[in-house]
Amino acid sequence: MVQKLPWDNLSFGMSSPRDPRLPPGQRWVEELIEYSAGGRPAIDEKEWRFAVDGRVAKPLSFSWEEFQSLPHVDLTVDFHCVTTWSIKDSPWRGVRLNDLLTMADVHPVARFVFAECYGGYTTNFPLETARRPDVLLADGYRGKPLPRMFGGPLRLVVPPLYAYKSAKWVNRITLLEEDRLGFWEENGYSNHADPWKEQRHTADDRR
Ligand SMILES: Nc1nc2c(c(=O)[nH]1)N[C@H]1C(S)=C(S)[C@@H](COP(=O)(O)O)O[C@H]1N2
Ligand SMILES: [Mo]
Repeated sequence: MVQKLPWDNLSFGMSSPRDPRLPPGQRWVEELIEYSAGGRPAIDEKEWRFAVDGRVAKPLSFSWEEFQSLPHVDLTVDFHCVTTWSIKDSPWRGVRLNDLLTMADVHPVARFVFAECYGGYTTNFPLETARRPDVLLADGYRGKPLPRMFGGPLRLVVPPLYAYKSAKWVNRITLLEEDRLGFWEENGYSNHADPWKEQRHTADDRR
């Protein structure tokens, strides 16, 4: 626990008071910085599929057209990468993951989600997070179709956690009883990934 001191919110000289929307150790940047552990997979819209499976009563599978017909929402959120950049008010459009979980009728034993992507990237987070209204399957960004470099045609946007949980080129979400670590979670990055607790590395999960 870091103790709050009375002078923490005062400014001295040129320094400005802490921005309450900026998590510790982060700085604002103007635009997403492209990150990919495995190139930029190209997916033909005719071949594209997205599935929700595992511990659900009604497994789902969508073609691109079927996914387009789902109710979409516009959502503006702050987005934080573990490498210390953050974006304020990033404007996404997509389908709420919670809506798909409701359609799939998640079994009460399920507690985690595991996301798999075209290109092989994986990540994981708790079902409780997946149900939040700000967690999207985004196919739009800044009023346009989501560009391939930023995960198009479809990516996760999980604003409450560091951005490595926001799987790009996502094609499957599996509901699990037991947690299963994804790519960065297996390679030294925090499983919990809460920017407000500054959980960057595996060891930070103790706080
Ligand atoms: N499929 C896939 N998704 C991914 C990644 C990746 O390497 N592959 N990198 C993650 C990381 S570390 C970050 S910071 C964000 C970056 O999103 P951006 O490239 O749109 O800025 O995507 C996340 N999603
Ligand atoms: Mo990242």
